[in-house]
Parts: sequence; structure tokens; C-alpha cells
Amino acid sequence: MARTFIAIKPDGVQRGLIGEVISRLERRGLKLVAIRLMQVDADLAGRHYAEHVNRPFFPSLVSFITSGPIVAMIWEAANAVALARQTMGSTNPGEAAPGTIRGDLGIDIGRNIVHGSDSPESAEREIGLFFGAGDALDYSRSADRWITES
Ligand code: D4T
Repeated sequence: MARTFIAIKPDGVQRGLIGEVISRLERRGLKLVAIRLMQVDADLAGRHYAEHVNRPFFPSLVSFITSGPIVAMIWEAANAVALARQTMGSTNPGEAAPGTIRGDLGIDIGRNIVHGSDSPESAEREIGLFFGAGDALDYSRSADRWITES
């Protein structure tokens, strides 16, 4: 089954949106297989956002993501990356569609509540940065057959 890495950023934690974000992904049907409340340090932030190192917003991005606890998670579903990004909405909450996490809960690109992997390859890399081997649980839910046909 495909996996994606989702993080509730410091703004989501500080605003009391942990339950809201988890609830939306759960209600959609994705399965939570690992979760960790943690503080990101500058080293991990730099590795996670390595692709943005030369962008003008990089320093503020690192400062923001290290500013307080985040909730790191692994979610599972067929096509988990695309499903989660659709549920999250566009990167800029000001442009995100109503009904999405960012479209319903945010207004500013620098405070966009959640992170989600943008490809299966990114998901694998990011899961490796935030979790160790064996952290993700393999289990089935009795509701699974009511969420997917096969
Ligand atoms: P994340 O990585 O947070 O899920 O966001 P996206 O995958 O949707 O978007 P991204 O990688 O392009 O941006 C990473 C992160 O940087 C912030 N950001 C981005 C910002 O503060 N200013 C900007 O101009 C851009 C493009 C928001 C998300």
C-alpha cells in the first residue's frame, strides 16, 4: 500500500488544529500508520527543505518550521500522495479551494498548516528523515472494506 508523509506545522499545532487535520484525513479514508510529536532542529529542517535552499523564503521557512512542535505522520492509501495533497489544497491557503484543509483554515502561504509529500519518491525520502525502520505499523481496520471495494 502506498504511503505519504504529512506534517502538521507549528502553526497548526499552536492553533489547536491537530485533531481537525487528523480528522479530515481519517474521514477521507486514509489510514494513520505512524505519528510523532516532535521539535524539528535546523539540521533536519535544512535536509527536509533542501530543494528550497536557494529560494528567498528559505530562511523564514526554516525559522518557522523550527519554531515549535510539529506532528509528523505517515498515512497509507492507494495513491496516498495525491489523495492527501488534494485534501490539503494548494500550497497558498489564499488560493486553496474551499473544502480543503488550507482553503478552510488558512490565508497565508507562510502559515499553511500542513506539509505533504509531493511524489512517492519524496514520501520515501521524507519518511526516512522523520521516522526509523519499524515505526510504521502494519494493521487492518474493520472499516477498510467499507472504504475501498478491493
Ligand atoms: P509543503 O512542502 O509545505 O507541503 O508545501 P508544498 O509542497 O505545497 O509547497 P512547496 O514545496 O513549493 O513550498 C514549501 C513551503 O515553503 C513555503 N513557501 C513556499 C513560502 O513560504 N513562500 C513561497 O513563496 C513558497 C513557494 C510554503 C511551503
